[in-house]
Amino acid sequence: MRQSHQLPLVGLLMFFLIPSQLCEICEVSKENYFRLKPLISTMVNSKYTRGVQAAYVLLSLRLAGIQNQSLDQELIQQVKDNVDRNISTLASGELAVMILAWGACRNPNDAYRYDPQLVEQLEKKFQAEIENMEAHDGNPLTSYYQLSLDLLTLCLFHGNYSITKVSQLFAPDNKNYYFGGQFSVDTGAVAVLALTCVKRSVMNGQRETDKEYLDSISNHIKSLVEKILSEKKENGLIGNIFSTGEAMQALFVSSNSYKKSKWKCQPTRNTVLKEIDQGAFSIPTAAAQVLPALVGKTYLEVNEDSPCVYGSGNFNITQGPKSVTPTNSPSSILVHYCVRINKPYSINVTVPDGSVFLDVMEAAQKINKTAFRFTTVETSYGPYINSVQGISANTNDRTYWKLLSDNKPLAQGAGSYVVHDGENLEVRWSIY
Ligand code: B12
Repeated sequence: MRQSHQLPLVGLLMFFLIPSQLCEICEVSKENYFRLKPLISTMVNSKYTRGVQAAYVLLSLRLAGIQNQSLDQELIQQVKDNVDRNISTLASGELAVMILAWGACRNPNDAYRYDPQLVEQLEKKFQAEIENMEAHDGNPLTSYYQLSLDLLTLCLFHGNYSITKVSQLFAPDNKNYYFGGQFSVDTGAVAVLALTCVKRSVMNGQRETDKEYLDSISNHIKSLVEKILSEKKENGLIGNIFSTGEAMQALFVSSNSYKKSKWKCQPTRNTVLKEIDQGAFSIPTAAAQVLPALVGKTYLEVNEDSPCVYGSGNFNITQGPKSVTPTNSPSSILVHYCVRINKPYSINVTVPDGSVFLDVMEAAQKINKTAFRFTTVETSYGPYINSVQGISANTNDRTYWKLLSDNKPLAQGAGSYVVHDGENLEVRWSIY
């Protein structure tokens, strides 16, 4: 009799335990940590000249519990210098990542603590994004990816934001979740993380007066999660390899917004691990964005009150030489390169085998400066092609230079995409 009473209780316990077990099983096991080494090597052995890149890496290593004293100091210094020198010119999302990285660990031995005034600065930058949207047909100064990072950071660090505005801005049909009609999984994923933080703070009573918005925020999360899941590929990737890590984080924190049958984490994780083996993550920011999910962490765990749990014993972290530049490629290849505005400007270029897209652009520019001159802006993903023939990308108009190969958009940038013999490369003046 007693036992039969206990059965429903056991069932109930199982019901609550299973979802969290699923997440645990999805984490890369300790025996398989060696498969994450390429990510860590990319992060540890890169030279950091940009604050936001250093911040992404610091955040990732801290979330994963990996510490290397000298690297930690180098990254903190880089972030600090950037904030001290450039705070007024930092984009909102850059400042957000820096606050996240800084606040990710409150190590009592840290020489530098994050300054609470930075959160006030972020509030102003978030407000400026909203004002720009009002003045420019709903287009932010940067992107919705950055607005999502802003909201996430303001929420985690108790900054001010209006939930009425948030509920309006982050509605899932907003055009800023899309680039050229394609849903941006990266953007949707960070928005889900931010909205989940907002939802949790309303639910746990921190924002008692905002309760009436709970349904709206929950519906936004549900519908964004649906859009993310609809981008799941047969091999398990969500969007592409570079958006999958953040999508995994979003799916971890929103597991009650979708049916368990809609996503099996293991195939996704296994494909990511395969791609790591094949060297997909040579850019430190890309490596930093994927690592937390693989060790079962999310950006929601960045909390100013949580001390660091360093467990670097699982990884052997040694800093190697800072730059690996491939030398003497013996053979040359011939590629076709075209700049397309309204009409095409084409050229055939010979470059050494192993060259990247940017080398082709430079070679073309040497031959014909009028047709092929271009400028780049250094970003956390490497050189971004900002202008060609003096025509510059502009967020207010949603214009940019799209990179294509054989008429298909590339999933990598000019600084990392390795070109092949006979390929048709193009930079096309486009609207997203
Ligand atoms: C917004 C965004 C864009 C916007 C940028 C303008 C804007 N409104 O901000 C648009 C739509 C124009 C765009 C274009 C491209 N993008 Co984009 N973009 C993003 C996104 C969603 C957020 C970037 C961001 O704000 N980061 C936060 C801030 C704080 O960091 P940041 O370093 O300061 O951000 C700057 C750079 O990321 C830069 N940027 C954006 N995209 C790219 C791509 C490359 C290769 C580089 C070097 C820089 C760059 O724009 C940001 C603002 O200045 C990321 C997603 C992600 N996971 O990071 C993809 C992402 C960075 N983009 C990507 C790609 C592939 C491209 C394109 C090459 C696509 C193409 N075939 O043309 C082009 C860039 C071409 C060029 N001219 O050099 C990939 C990069 C993958 C990789 N390993 O290199 C990502 C990761 C998306 C993905 N999952 O595939 N992008």
